[in-house]
Amino acid sequence: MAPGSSNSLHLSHSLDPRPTDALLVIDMQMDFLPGGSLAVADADTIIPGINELAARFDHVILTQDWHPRRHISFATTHGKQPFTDTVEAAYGTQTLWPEHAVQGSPGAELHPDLRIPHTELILRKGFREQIDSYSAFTENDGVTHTGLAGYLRERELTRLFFVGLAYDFCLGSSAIAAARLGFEAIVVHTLSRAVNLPGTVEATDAQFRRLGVRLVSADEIGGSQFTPSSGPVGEGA
Ligand code: VGL
Ligand code: ZN
Repeated sequence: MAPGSSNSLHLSHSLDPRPTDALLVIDMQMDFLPGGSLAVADADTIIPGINELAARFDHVILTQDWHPRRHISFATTHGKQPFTDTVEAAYGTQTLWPEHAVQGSPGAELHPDLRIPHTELILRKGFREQIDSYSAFTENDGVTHTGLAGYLRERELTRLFFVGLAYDFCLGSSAIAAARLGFEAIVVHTLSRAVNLPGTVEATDAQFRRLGVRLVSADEIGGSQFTPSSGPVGEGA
């Protein structure tokens, strides 16, 4: 076999981005970053790494939490306390949050430091007043689909890398749902941060192990690296 051909396992790494991979950037929105209403500690520090990693993927999809004003997940909707109080929704227990990611509000906007002009899809979720949606695939009732699985299948994108927020809620639920739906799910843990309520990171890790969701660091992922162009998400540059 010629040098550099298919026996060159040491040259072509299994984590090199492929044309059938997609990078999913979960909920990198103002309200989840420091200064936002549901700020995730340290979340601003992962933005440059997400920009660099995204430049190595042919296909990038962003998600955007996108709630109506009186959303079921808002503590204010029920006159209760965020983080500690819950409500019994038709689909089970719903954790309550500060108001966040309200449709059209500044807090719902994607962070302006994201530089991913080749983003192909921005998927909004959580827009039904009575159902929250942590996962980008299936809402919290477990049966309402966002359409993302169909989109990915039609486009024959089979291996999914996840970065963004929050590790123990929307990113975790999305990776778990992806694995259940038959996609290969890989979480880039160095480019994610957790809300970290009691037990939530441990529960997420346990589910990842159970479903074969793989955890990798960004520096394990190969591919050529270049400085992303200056345009923000969705704009030409
Ligand atoms: C999220 C809680 C509520 C997230 C969204 O993006 O992880 N967490 N809404
Ligand atoms: Zn939300």
